[in-house]
Parts: sequence; C-alpha cells; structure tokens
Amino acid sequence: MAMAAASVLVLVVLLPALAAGQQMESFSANDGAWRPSDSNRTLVSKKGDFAAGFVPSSSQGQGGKFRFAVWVVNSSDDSTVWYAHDPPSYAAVEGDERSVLSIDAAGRLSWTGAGGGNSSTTPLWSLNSSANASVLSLNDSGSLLYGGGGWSSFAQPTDTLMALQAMPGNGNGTTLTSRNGRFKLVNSMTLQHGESMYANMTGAAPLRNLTADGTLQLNGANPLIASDKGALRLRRLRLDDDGNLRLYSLQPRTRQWRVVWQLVQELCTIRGVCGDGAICVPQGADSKTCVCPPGYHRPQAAEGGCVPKRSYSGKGDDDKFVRMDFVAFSGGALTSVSDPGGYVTNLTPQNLGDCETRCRRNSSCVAFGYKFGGDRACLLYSRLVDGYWSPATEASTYLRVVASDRDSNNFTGMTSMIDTVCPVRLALPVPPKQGRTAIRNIAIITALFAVELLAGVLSFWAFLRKYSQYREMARTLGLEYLPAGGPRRFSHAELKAATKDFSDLVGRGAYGKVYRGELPDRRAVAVKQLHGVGGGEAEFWAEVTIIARMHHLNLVRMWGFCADKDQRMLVYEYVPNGSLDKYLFGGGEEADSSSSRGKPPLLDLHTRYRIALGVARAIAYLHEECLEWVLHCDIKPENILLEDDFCPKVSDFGLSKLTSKKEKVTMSRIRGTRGYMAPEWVIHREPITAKADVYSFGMVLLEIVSGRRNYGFRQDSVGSEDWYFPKWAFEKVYVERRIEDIIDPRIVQAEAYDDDAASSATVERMVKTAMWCLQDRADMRPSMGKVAKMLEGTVEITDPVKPTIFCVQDD
Ligand SMILES: *[C@@H]1O[C@H](CO)[C@@H](O)[C@H](O)[C@H]1NC(C)=O
Ligand SMILES: *[C@@H]1O[C@H](CO)[C@@H](O)[C@H](O)[C@H]1NC(C)=O
Ligand SMILES: *[C@@H]1O[C@H](CO)[C@@H](O)[C@H](O)[C@H]1NC(C)=O
Ligand SMILES: *[C@@H]1O[C@H](CO)[C@@H](O)[C@H](O)[C@H]1NC(C)=O
Ligand SMILES: *[C@@H]1O[C@H](CO)[C@@H](O)[C@H](O)[C@H]1NC(C)=O
Ligand SMILES: *[C@@H]1O[C@H](CO)[C@@H](O)[C@H](O)[C@H]1NC(C)=O
Ligand SMILES: *[C@@H]1O[C@H](CO)[C@@H](O)[C@H](O)[C@H]1NC(C)=O
Ligand SMILES: *[C@@H]1O[C@H](CO)[C@@H](O)[C@H](O)[C@H]1NC(C)=O
Ligand SMILES: *[C@@H]1O[C@H](CO)[C@@H](O)[C@H](O)[C@H]1NC(C)=O
Ligand SMILES: *[C@@H]1O[C@H](CO)[C@@H](O)[C@H](O)[C@H]1NC(C)=O
Ligand SMILES: CC(=O)N[C@H]1CO[C@H](CO)[C@@H](O)[C@@H]1O
Repeated sequence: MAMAAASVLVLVVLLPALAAGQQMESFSANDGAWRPSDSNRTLVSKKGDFAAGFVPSSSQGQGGKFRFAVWVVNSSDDSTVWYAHDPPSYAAVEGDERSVLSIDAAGRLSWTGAGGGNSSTTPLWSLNSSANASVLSLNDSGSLLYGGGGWSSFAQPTDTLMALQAMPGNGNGTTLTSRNGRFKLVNSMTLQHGESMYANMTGAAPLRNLTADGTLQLNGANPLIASDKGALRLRRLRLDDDGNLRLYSLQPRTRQWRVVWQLVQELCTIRGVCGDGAICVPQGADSKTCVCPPGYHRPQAAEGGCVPKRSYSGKGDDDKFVRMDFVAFSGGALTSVSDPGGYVTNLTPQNLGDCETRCRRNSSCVAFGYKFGGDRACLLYSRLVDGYWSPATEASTYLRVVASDRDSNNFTGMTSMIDTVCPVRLALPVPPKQGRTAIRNIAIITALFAVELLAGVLSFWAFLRKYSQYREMARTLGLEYLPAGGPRRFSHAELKAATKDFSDLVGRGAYGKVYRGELPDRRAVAVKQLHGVGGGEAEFWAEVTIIARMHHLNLVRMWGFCADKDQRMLVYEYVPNGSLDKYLFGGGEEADSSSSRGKPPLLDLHTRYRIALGVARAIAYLHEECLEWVLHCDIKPENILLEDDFCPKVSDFGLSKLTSKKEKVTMSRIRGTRGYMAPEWVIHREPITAKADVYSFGMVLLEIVSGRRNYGFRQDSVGSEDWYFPKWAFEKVYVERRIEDIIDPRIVQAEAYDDDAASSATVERMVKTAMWCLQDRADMRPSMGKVAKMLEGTVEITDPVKPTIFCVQDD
C-alpha cells in the first residue's frame, strides 16, 4: 500500500520535470560546463523529491543574476531550501548568465563569473576534493554532496533545516539566517533581530536536529512535537522573513506547505517587525498590523517606519504628551528590557508627574512609559523602536508631540480591542463544596440569578459603550476589509443559493441544523442554521466577530454569518471527513441509510493519538491562550471533525455566547451531553468551569482509545449497577495492569496494533492522561495546557486517584 502510494508520488513528481529539460543524477568533470542559461538543466535526487540548479535571484527573472540553489520539486510556494552562499556572511552568491560551473581535472568544483576581459574570470564559489571523488550529487534528504561526502550542503544551512539535518558544527554562533538577512537564530537557541533577542527555543535548550517524523530534538530538554507528528511528510524548519521560526510539512495531495509548529505565537513580540516609530497591533492569532502613533506619519516609502510630522524645540515649551494605553517600546515592561541600543532609561519615579518632568527636561527624550500599580516604573525613550500594543504591558506610553498637534489618538479607551481578540469571561462565584441542603441550593441559585442579572446589565452597558468605539477602531485599523479580520456578512439569498435551498443536510447539532454548500468562489462551506439565538443584530455581529477571531490549527474556521430578520446563520469551512463518532463507534446508532457509502475506515492508534493531541491543544488554546478564557462546554466526538488527513478540528466553540441570557441561567441543563458532563455539574449543579471541559475531554480520550461509547458500553456488558467507565479503565491500568484490554478490539483484531514498546507507551499515556482528566474533584484535574503536555509526553504522569462518582442521569 505505502509502496504503491510512494511510487505514484514519485511518478507524479517526476513527470513534469522529465518533460522540461535535461536531468542529471550527478555532475562531474565529464559533464562539461553548466551555465545558468541552460535553464532547464537540473540535478535531481534519486527519488525525485529535490532538485538543484540555477534559479533567477529575483522573482521577475530579469536583472540577469542567478543563484545556485536546492529546492523541493513541484511544491506550491517558494520551496528553496538552500543556496550557495559565503558561510560567514550568509549572503547568497550570485552570478550572471555567462558564469560557469565546472569541475576541473584536479577535482576542484568552481563557479566563475566572466570577468571584464576575455581571459580573466572572477571566482564566485568553489569546493575542493580529491580527483577521484569529484562528483556533485543530491541525496534523498535534500543535501548536496561533493567529494565523496567530504562536503555537504547540510553543514552550511541558510534559513532552512531539513529532516535528518543536524545543526552545523557544535551549534555555536549563528546557525540560521532569514533570507532577508534581518533575523538570525543564534547558538541554535535564541532568535535575534540585530542584537535584540526576542525568543528562545522552548526551555532555553539549543536545537539539535529535526527528525523525519516531526520532532525537533533539543539538547537537554524534551523534544518539540509537530501537530502532525508521525505522518510521512517532507518537512522543513525555516526562519521566515517575518522573524518567526516555523516547521512546515508538505501536504502530499495539494503539494502545499502547512505550518505544523511555530516558535513565536504573538507576532508583535518579534523585534523589528514594524519599523522605528510604528506600533504593532495583533490581529487574531497569526497576523498583525503596523500603525503610526498620533503626530507621526509614514513618509512616502511605505515600507519604513513612522516619523514625527513636525518637531518641537526640545526646550519643553512647545510640546505636549499624548497618552497611549497598552503601548510599550523596546520590550517595555513586559519582560526584562533587552535594550542593546541603549534607547531606554529606567527610573524609579515618585509619581507620574515626576516621570513626565524628567522626560520634558531631557531634550533627547521622545516619549516616556509609565507602569501603574504596585511596581511602578518610568522608562524614558530616546528612540521609538519595537512599539507594540498589548494589554499585557499594563502600561501607558506618553508620546511627546508638538503642542499644536490635533491628530486623533487611536490608542485610548481601547479595552474593546481586548474583546475583539477573545471573548470575555462571565465570572460566576464558586459555591461552597459540601452541604447540599435545600437552603444552600436556593441560596446558590439566587446568587447565580443575581450575578447573571448584574452581569447582564453590566455587559449590556459595556456593550453599548464599546460597540460604537469598536466600529470606529475597526475602520481605523482597516480590520473590516482584512480577510483575517471580521467575518463576512452573507445575505439569506446568497446562502440559499450556496446550499441549493438548504437541500444537503449534513448534521444536526445542539444549536441547529447544518447544511453543506458551495460559495460562488467554489469554497465548500458548512452553513449552520441557529435556533434559540437571542439578542439584536448588532450584538450578534459583535459576538460572531469574536468567534471568527479565534484561530487555531485545530479549530474549525468561521468565514461568515447571516443575520437577516429572524434568520441567524453561521458559515464555516467544510471539513470533509465528518465527525469522529462515525469512526469510533462504527456507523453509529442513528446511522441513516443515506450514509451507507461503505464502512468508515478503522483509525489506527497513531491517528487516534494525533486526534487526541490536536483536540487537547485546541481546547488549551480556548482556555489559556486567548486573553480571556472561553469554555467549550460540549466536548464530544460529534463535535470533533476530521480533515482529509484526519487532522482534527473542534467545532461548536464559542456558541454559548450567542444563546439568550434566559437560557444561560439554566445552561447546565441545556448544554452538555449525558455521559460527558462533569459530576460536579450534574450532581451539584455547580457553575461551569474550565475543569468541566477537562472532564469531557477525558471521557472522549477514553472513547478514542477504546472505540466504545462510555454509556453505551454500560448496557451491553458487566451489568452491575455501579459500573462506571472511568473506574473500569482505572482498574485495568493501575490494578490489573492490562492496558491492552482497553484498546479498541477492532484494532487488535485487524492486527493493526503493533505490540511494540512505542505503541504501548502511547496508549498508556493516553489512558493515564484520561484518568487525570476524569478525577471526581474538579481541582484535582489538570489544566488543559497540562493535559496537552501529558499527551505529548513532555511531563511525567504520576498515579491519580481512582474515579468513583458514577453519574445517574435523569433526563
Ligand atoms: C526550458 O523549458 C521550457 C518549457 O518547460 C521551454 O519553453 C524552454 O525553451 C526551455 N529552455 C531551454 C533553454 O531549453
Ligand atoms: C583576448 O584579448 C587579447 C587582448 O586583450 C587578444 O589579443 C586575444 O586575441 C583575445 N582572445 C580571445 C580568445 O578573444
Ligand atoms: C581549494 O584548494 C586550493 C588549492 O589547494 C586552495 O587555494 C583553496 O583555498 C581551497 N578552497 C577551499 C574552498 O577549500
Ligand atoms: C582514489 O580512490 C581509490 C579507491 O576508490 C583510493 O584507494 C585512492 O586513494 C583514491 N585516490 C585519491 C587520490 O584520493
Ligand atoms: C544526505 O546527506 C546528509 C549529509 O551528509 C546526511 O545527513 C543524510 O543522512 C543523507 N540522507 C540520506 C537519505 O542518505
Ligand atoms: C538528533 O539529535 C538527537 C539528540 O541530540 C540524537 O540522539 C540523534 O542522533 C540526532 N540525529 C541526527 C540525525 O543527527
Ligand atoms: C560555544 O562557544 C562558547 C564560547 O565561544 C564556548 O564557551 C562553548 O563551550 C561552545 N559550545 C560548544 C558546544 O562548543
Ligand atoms: C534566552 O535564554 C538566555 C539564557 O537562558 C537568557 O539570558 C535570555 O534572557 C533569554 N531570552 C529571552 C528572549 O527569553
Ligand atoms: C486614527 O483614527 C482616525 C479615524 O478615527 C484616522 O483618521 C487617523 O488617520 C488615525 N490615525 C492614525 C495615526 O492611524
Ligand atoms: C536624557 O535621556 C537619555 C536617553 O533617554 C539619557 O541617555 C541621558 O542620560 C538623559 N540625560 C539627562 C541629562 O538625564
Ligand atoms: C504530476 C503533478 O502532480 N504535477 C503537479 C505539479 O504541480 C502543479 C502545480 O502545483 C500541478 O498542477 C501538477 O499537477
């Protein structure tokens, strides 16, 4: 199977190349001169994944300069993985059309440019070897080899590290440099822009190498794991031109590179992303924008930073200070200031006025930063570098501008920006643990009601305030028009046309029916027709915008919405393989005959592990990485969708925000699905916390391993009334020590389960993690971030307590 697939792949890759021009398996003295003008002459690796040859330096192909490069054959975007360069400077070697690459009798490979005169030539680049090993070839990992392995391009990486490539030398000094030359990875560990450090490899451990299955091996720390670890993919780690270090894997079908890991999550913390004077503002999870502060503008050259429109005397008599909330420069108050340029003076002032006076007295002070609260700080800036906006700064910057400046200030009252990144939490009090007397229950319910009422009034008031500001803000920053920004609004007629009059029903969820459709641009979409959604059109728009901003590899993307009259619909990307329950529990109990397109394939253990890890990461993102947390409240296999390659996508998140307030009070009754609800939620009717999601995830994790419904299993087996899935699993793991009994019997039957150490370690990790998630007491359960780490194997899993609470559900 795999062999056949691989050979099809090779054919696919080779065909277009064969049609194009001369291909060589190796290049030697006998092959004569190789010139850039032989544009179709390439050196290819045996399996045909890689090619080397001359490529134009600029994308236009004019200007006549060429590089000697290695690239991945037939992949969609820029696929250069190496080019000839001078090791110390990292500058690419470039030659013109008449330059020549050849190997002489002494075994010396040289690339020479035609010089001014007829006989003189300029040496560009050369390699030495003994005469009888002077062959240049390209191996199947993408390394150029010369001199019988004496020289390999893997020892001199540019911006890319391939699988099986180790960091060169001892990993000391600069090991990777972005192609634009602005960013570098120093000592295989620290990312720098110039001398300013902005990120370390996780655990501040140097990177050693990238393995073929997608782990980054670190020196003295646990490895970092790609989201598609284990899949057979071509992979590359690249220091991109935006300063982020990303791991990509090549999707075999589409030949597109997909990001499967990245070092910096918040792009605005990368030094040098915006020019001097500009302020970086994050937008969603993976984009940013650079804006000028008031009194500043961008001169004609659009690329550069921002400069003052007019200058003040510096004597302090014709200037004023403009406050910009949540703005900091040069690393600000966020981390210890890394300020190699010496643009920041750190003072301990008496108060804000003191800080201002000191800045005003100093003619080189262009702004000052002030941090309020306990640890007061005053920073005087002599140059505005690396400005960014983030609520995490807890500081304001006061910018010095001419007194006559009338620019509107876009950096005040920007608390609404926080909401647009992630939704706000509805804080509920945690009632006392014991004492379930009726009186106490009534007290709790009354308290909940009061809090709800208060929260309702407050959020409505906040909403009125923020909504008008938000629209203005969005317009200012151009968010309305960015694809990564707000979701698109569709009319009812558009969606009716897209779904062929709502004819292709593909699902029925807690919030309404889901139809498949196709947009005019041929994108496949899933349209969810909501019912029971309260609130006006404007509120709906605001909430949907928030949901659309939550971006994660493992969350279903929302593209738009419809709010015509009473209709409320959401438009999502269409995830082709349907939901996980279909694969875990066979056709499913309610399988209608229309879906009898054959049995769904059996998921192997490895795929199951990847699914579990992806889901854990997505929920951890919802809980922890958003500025404020979001609960899912309904994690179950039906809400986990699978892509072509079984990459999981969590759906139905954030929707509880859309339900009307009245329904929210009784949310614990209407949300959640029997079998997946945490005991404290069902029995004590306690408010929902993030730990309830952890419990549901634990249940799903057990189901993923066992291929059985937690409550379905109860009926057809043991039969004793205190039978409880987690308890049974616990006994198998920790008492009987027969973890293999938990594994889906179909996997064992199909002999798809290799009884090797690695597989049983994976299963053990999944089951033990589930045991921690399923703890009776919410405070015993780990956070979702910890759960993801437990699954990855980057933290040790100790023995948990046996889960005992068996929830009898009354529905
Ligand atoms: C290279 O191949 C292209 C088509 O793939 C062809 O048009 C072109 O003439 C070829 N160039 C040379 C120098 O053979
Ligand atoms: C090279 O240039 C010299 C004079 O600079 C000339 O005598 C000679 O013929 C030229 N050789 C060729 C091959 O053009
Ligand atoms: C190759 O050998 C020549 C002569 O032995 C020497 O001058 C040159 O520096 C060497 N080049 C490299 C890249 O080692
Ligand atoms: C050439 O190769 C032979 C064996 O392949 C080896 O014994 C010999 O030493 C090599 N000669 C040189 C000059 O490297
Ligand atoms: C290709 O060469 C590099 C460098 O010598 C080596 O690390 C790698 O293992 C080789 N790959 C294969 C497939 O032989
Ligand atoms: C990658 O690094 C790990 C850990 O340092 C090491 O055990 C392994 O041999 C390395 N693999 C390669 C191909 O260099
Ligand atoms: C890297 O270089 C530093 C100083 O140049 C040296 O102290 C350190 O031992 C080197 N590390 C390795 C692994 O060689
Ligand atoms: C990276 O790690 C080094 C050494 O542990 C530390 O000095 C430096 O401050 C760290 N830099 C960042 C940006 O975290
Ligand atoms: C601030 O926003 C206003 C509109 O509200 C806009 O006209 C102005 O250009 C913005 N200023 C900057 C510096 O972006
Ligand atoms: C003025 O500010 C600059 C930079 O903030 C600082 O280096 C300098 O020492 C200050 N001068 C005085 C007199 O405080
Ligand atoms: C045979 C094959 O898959 N060739 C592909 C090479 O890439 C181009 C564009 O990416 C595709 O159109 C070809 O199908």
